[in-house]
Amino acid sequence: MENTKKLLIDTDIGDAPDDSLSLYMAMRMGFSLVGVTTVFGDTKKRAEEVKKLLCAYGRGYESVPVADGDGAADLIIESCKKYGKDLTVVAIGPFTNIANVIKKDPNTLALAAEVVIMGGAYYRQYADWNVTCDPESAAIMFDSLTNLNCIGADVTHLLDIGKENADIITGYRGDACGTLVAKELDAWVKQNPDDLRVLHDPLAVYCAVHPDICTAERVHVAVITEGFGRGMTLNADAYSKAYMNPAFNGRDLSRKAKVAKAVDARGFMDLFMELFR
Ligand SMILES: [Ca+2]
Repeated sequence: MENTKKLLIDTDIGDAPDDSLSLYMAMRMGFSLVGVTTVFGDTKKRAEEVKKLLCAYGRGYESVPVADGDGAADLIIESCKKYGKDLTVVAIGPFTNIANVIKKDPNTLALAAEVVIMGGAYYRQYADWNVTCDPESAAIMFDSLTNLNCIGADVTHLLDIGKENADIITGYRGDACGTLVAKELDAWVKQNPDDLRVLHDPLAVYCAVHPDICTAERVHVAVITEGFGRGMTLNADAYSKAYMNPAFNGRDLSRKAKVAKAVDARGFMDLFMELFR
């Protein structure tokens, strides 16, 4: 673990392969991991998946604390208090744990440098999975945090690895952890041959340490929790000026979220593929 920026990753590992890919990337790139928490559905099973990867990679990562269920919010709170501005929380699953932290202690996440999320879409109409799974929690997060950095579908959808790169990764047998991740991707590719956009979460984790890979701006974001738009994230500044929108009456308009607008897709993909060559 070489990097001084400390990361706590909140993950829904076990469904799409991008959570595993991002954990593996973080370890291979020597990112400093101080905790991993699991969210959504069977969080115990997800925690087992995390431990399997941490142990397979080793090199100190096997002792990173892992928490699921109610323990997840507690580990996030504890880490914010312990590491303060050295900590970046990276949420790459639905935002239930993040909202639970805010409900338990509304000021804790402000202690951390940033909360980087994979989720939302800010420049087109799209209901992203992580927001859609629990829009109420996403709304609590957007309505509470001032240090939110959002890597949305606008940029992650540009990261299609393509068949050639998929073949390189699925054939990788360089180390035990990479082999597990390669096999997981292989199973995914067999079931979803037409969806090779598997770098959503890796980009968010990478951005937590190297923000320059994306260009971003700060905008007012509201989460739509009702009706046809449920699960969508509204970039209120693109839609109209927030101060002109009556729905923003009474809201603290200084609270904006940083949202990624563009990504050096080629640059990121090259860096990522280096891990498997
Ligand atoms: Ca995920």
